[in-house]
Amino acid sequence: MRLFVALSLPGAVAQSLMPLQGGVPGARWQSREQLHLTLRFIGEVSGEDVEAIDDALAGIMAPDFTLQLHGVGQFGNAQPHSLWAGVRDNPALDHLQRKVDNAIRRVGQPQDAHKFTPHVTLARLRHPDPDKVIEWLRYNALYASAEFEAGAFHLYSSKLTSDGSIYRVEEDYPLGGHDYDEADD
Ligand code: 2AM
Repeated sequence: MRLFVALSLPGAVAQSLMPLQGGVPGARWQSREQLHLTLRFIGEVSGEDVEAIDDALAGIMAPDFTLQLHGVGQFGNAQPHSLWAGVRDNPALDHLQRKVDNAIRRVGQPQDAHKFTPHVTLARLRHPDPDKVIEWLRYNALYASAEFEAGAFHLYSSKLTSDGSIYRVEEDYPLGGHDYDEADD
């Protein structure tokens, strides 16, 4: 099973991203149901590992918090491969991400070498016209969602199909614990 940990988006927030989906020929836009904010990619794991991961995530106590999507960006620099919406700086989100990362590492999953850059992927690109990407970034730079509540995080599975990946929520983990000041490790 291919897994990752993410926040889901309220319907209205996902809907607010729909108008951004255009203007870059050849982009593969993510459907509204597939939009999410990844906290930690895990990758392919065995059934036994799924249980250990589920237990570790269920043990996380962290407060719920509000967040806001804000701005857009691309990954890939000179060869952009994805377009995304960003997230306004949010210490509670970073705190939760560290907790999730620690929990996943403690059950023996390999470290994720990438620095956490919170984002919601909107499109995957293949050899896009660089001018169109620049235009898209400029045109959508002022995007901001309403503030919304993260009251839970989720374990997702990712199934690769010929039409792209299909993401499904496998488990929910409520937020609302009271350990914000506790050390992360
Ligand atoms: P992305 O949206 O920036 O591509 C499921 O694939 C989720 O895990 C995606 O949101 C993806 O981020 C994220 N992810 C992080 N690292 C990944 C990796 N090495 N392979 C696939 N997905 C990864």
